[in-house]
Amino acid sequence: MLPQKECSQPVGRLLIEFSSQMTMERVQRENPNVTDGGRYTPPDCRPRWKVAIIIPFRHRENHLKYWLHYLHPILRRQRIDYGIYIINQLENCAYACSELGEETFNRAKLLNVGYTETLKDAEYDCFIFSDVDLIPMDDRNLYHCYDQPRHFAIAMDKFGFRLPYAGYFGGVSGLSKKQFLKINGFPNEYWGWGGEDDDIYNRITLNGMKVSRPDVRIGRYRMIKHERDKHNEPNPQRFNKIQNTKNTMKKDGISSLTYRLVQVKRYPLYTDISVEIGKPPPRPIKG
Ligand SMILES: [Mn+2]
Repeated sequence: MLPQKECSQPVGRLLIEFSSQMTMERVQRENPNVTDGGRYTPPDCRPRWKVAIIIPFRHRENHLKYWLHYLHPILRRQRIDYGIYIINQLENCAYACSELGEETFNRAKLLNVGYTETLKDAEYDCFIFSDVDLIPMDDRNLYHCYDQPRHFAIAMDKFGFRLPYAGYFGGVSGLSKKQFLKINGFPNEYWGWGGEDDDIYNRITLNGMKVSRPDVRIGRYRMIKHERDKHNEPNPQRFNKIQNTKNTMKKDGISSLTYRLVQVKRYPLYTDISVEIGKPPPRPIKG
């Protein structure tokens, strides 16, 4: 018989800093109970959700160390049954790369890939989508799913610990399998920075759901400071596109997702899923 104990033991506010030197060896040493591929199941209770944590990724190895250092112990204390997956955007440079060797980043498409690929790994029923540079400052912000789509990162340091606008859904969010399928997943057509999170917010409200959020004192986050990435320029089309979610969401989403899986590699603290997701369609030349 499996034990039935309550699956949460938070400690509250945490000290988060990024000045101390971090190594993968140290994180590994400090998390001996995490099993291959970054999986963990609490030994002393039966969690309601099986959670895939999905991180869109490219060239952020240093941030990943801090993320793993902080999140593994938090998730363990929260008694979450989870797996950590980074979805790494690769390019096939034999035919498709720019001269600098890579194409525009596409966060939401990588998240769709994460949903699809993690379901091949285990029977997940809850998906949490997190940027690699966002660390929760309070472990009462529980990383599981809720009866409405969840926005976790509501009070980031870079926005003065407040929601930047009422419909903000960026940074860290979570949907059950049922909620994700109800909105046809995420858009695949947002290339470059911005807009995809607003499109997801629109999908949620247009499908009769509403976003659930933690208390503002608990949903606090630190973001690791960084320069803007190359090949992730602000997408100038994003303002037009988010006006059209109602028309685009049925055809653009998990139902239309295509990509090429390059490799799945299990490391001690996470699983790396590397994929080619293509590039933006050529823009019509104005004339
Ligand atoms: Mn960032």
